[in-house]
Parts: sequence; C-alpha cells; structure tokens
Amino acid sequence: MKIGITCYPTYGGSGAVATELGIALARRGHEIHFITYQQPFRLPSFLPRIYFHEVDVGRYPLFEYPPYDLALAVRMHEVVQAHDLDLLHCHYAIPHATSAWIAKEMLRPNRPDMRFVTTLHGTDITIVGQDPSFRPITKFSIEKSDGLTAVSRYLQTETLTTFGCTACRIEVIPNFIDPEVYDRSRYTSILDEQVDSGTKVLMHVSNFRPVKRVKDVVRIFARVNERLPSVLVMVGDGPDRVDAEAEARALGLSDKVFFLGKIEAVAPLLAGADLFLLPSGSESFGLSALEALATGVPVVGSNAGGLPEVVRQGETGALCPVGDVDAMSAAAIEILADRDRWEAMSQCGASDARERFSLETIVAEYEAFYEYTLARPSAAERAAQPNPTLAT
Ligand code: GMT
Repeated sequence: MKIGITCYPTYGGSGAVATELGIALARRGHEIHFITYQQPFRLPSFLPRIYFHEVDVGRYPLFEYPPYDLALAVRMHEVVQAHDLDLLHCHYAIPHATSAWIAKEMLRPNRPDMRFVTTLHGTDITIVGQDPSFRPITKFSIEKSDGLTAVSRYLQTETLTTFGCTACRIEVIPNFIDPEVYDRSRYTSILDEQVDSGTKVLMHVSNFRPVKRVKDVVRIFARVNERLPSVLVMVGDGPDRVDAEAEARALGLSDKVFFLGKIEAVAPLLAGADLFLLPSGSESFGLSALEALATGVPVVGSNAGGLPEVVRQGETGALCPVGDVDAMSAAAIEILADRDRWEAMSQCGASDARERFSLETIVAEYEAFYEYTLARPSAAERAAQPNPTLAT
C-alpha cells in the first residue's frame, strides 16, 4: 500500500506512535509518506520507502493566524495525486482529520477511491476536543473519517459517549513497543556514573503538560526519598517543568532531582530505572508507561483513563486514584523495598508488554484495518445510503 501519515512531529505520544508505525510499515514493504510541518522527532534522516513532505504555511501580513490546516489539506491533496496514495492516516483528530476531509473533497473528481483513517490518541478527545471552540469540528471530522481507531477501550467509549456519534465504528488498536528496543539486557545503565549503586532511580517521561501532574511526581519522590536512598530523573520538557523544578527546590531536593530535558531515545535511560511514575489526571493509554514496563520497570501511577488497560494492578505496577500522592508513595516504597517483589513485577511487566503490545502484532492490526477501510464504502457513500449508518 501507499500510505500518507500526518501527525504532530514534536515530542509526544501520538507523534511517536505515528512515526514508529510508519517505520514498521515501510519495513513490511509499504511506501510511507509523512506529511507534516517538520521531520517527526523519532524519524531518522533516511529509511527505505519513507518520504517526508514538509507543509509550508505561506506567510501573508493579513494572516494573524496562518491557516496551517488549509496548507496541510493542499499538501495532502498534492502528495496523494503525485504519489498515487491509497490512504491517508491522520494521528490526532484536529486539525489533521479536518484537513484530510478537505483534501478528500478536493480529490473527489480524480480519486474518489482515496480513503482516510483517523487514530484518536487522547487529548484530542478528552481535552482539546471538548473545548467549545473545537467540539463541533472534532465531531464532524470523526464522523467524516472513513475509518476510526482509538488507542484504548476507554478512549473508544469516551468518544462514543461524549460526542454522541453512537453509529461510529471505532476499532481499538493499542500503542505498541518494539521488543528489541525496550530490552533491559541490551543496555548498561548510562546513569551508573552519576548515581551510587544502592540508590533507587525513579523516572518520569512526558511533555510536562498540566495533565501529567508533574508536581505530584516530585511529591511522590520526596516521600520515597524519606525512606529509601533515591534519585528522580525527569525526562522531557513542557509548560510545567518550571513548577516541577520549583517544587523540587521547595522540598530541598534539587540535588536529587535531575531534569534532563527532551531525549529522543529513552530506552537506555529506562534500562537504568527502578520505578516509573505516571500520576496523570487523564491518560488515554500511557505509551511511556508501556515503554517502561517493556524495559522491566514497574509503574506506579493513577488509575485514570486507559492506564488500567496497560498496567496490571499488583502484577506489573500499582495504580491509585488521581492526586492520591500518599497512596502512590506507599505503593512505590512497597515495590522498591522488596527486591523479590520488584524482580517478579519487572519480569511480569516485560513479558506482558511483549505478549499484548508487540510491534509485529499491532502493526498487522493496522494493516488489516487499512485493507478493511479500503474495501468498504467511504463515510460519504455510507451516509448517502437510504438508511445511513456508519456502523457497516
Ligand atoms: O499528552 C500527551 O502525552 C501526548 C499525547 C499525544 O497525543 O501526543 O499522548 C496521547 O497519545 C498517546 C499515544 O497514543 C497516549 O499513549 C497518551 O496516553 C495520550 N495522552 C493523554 O491521553 C494525556
């Protein structure tokens, strides 16, 4: 197949999933065209059968807000025609699915067979999509997609109930990991030079947005550190990093909390961690938690959204109510203080991640979903049927 992939190219779960998916599909023989405003952060410079098309938003003095969604639609339209793409796959509903719908309308005379699939990742539904200024266009774009996937059962239900598109058929295709990359035995811990042996390493990886509750991460660490010699490694960057740094300073922990900034390859770091913290207020799946589990790092976090579909309570980690720093700290101490329990959780997490979320299995699910979408009538054709249903 020839597939166009559009995603946010910057640090974040949806961009990571989209890029890893494109790379895996190209390895399986498909031709992949990334269409976005910047080279995706996880995409190396050149790989066979992978092409990158930059979206350039023309500047004009009248445009106080340059219309990226229109420039993207035009680029999609151009790339589909020039490379004879079968399908566009949009990651994150807005504006990507909206632009794909515009491109599809523009292509209707020449390429009525072109389809577009939208993968819902999380905040496009739970936060941004609920904002009154975006809600109607999010619903519209979801309903116009020829195929829809969500990264968890939680997000599938959330989309159907909050947008009321009860006839939408949403396939659940979870996030995935490459078992070879997230393999603890491959790496010697790069943190060893900085951290004494016997010191527990707690880690958090995110884009430091409010939804991640990074101050809770520091507070949980503070309590663990009262009981066990430990350090906290914070990977990533974003709007709440300053708050997290201030919290570490206020708690007198600046010398034990390391803020590393954005790091693209997190597996070698995870391989040196003892515990992963993800106390998010909302988390549709939790790709970073999956990457930690796959690397043999137990997870302590919140039981929000789709996290319970990823972390097995008591077996691969512990999930507690959002904001319950006491419960999360207690769970973290319990896991870290008992070496046998930690070993069992570490091994169980690594094998469970491989069993349920391996790249080979999940990429094959996407392939099958593309074939299914290409074979069925488009969303517009289904809507035009006498008894229109999006469920067929
Ligand atoms: O909020 C983020 O961390 C980034 C965001 C994104 O869309 O870039 O992540 C979402 O998509 C990931 C990949 O599917 C999921 O693993 C994350 O759980 C989800 N984030 C939230 O729901 C907050």
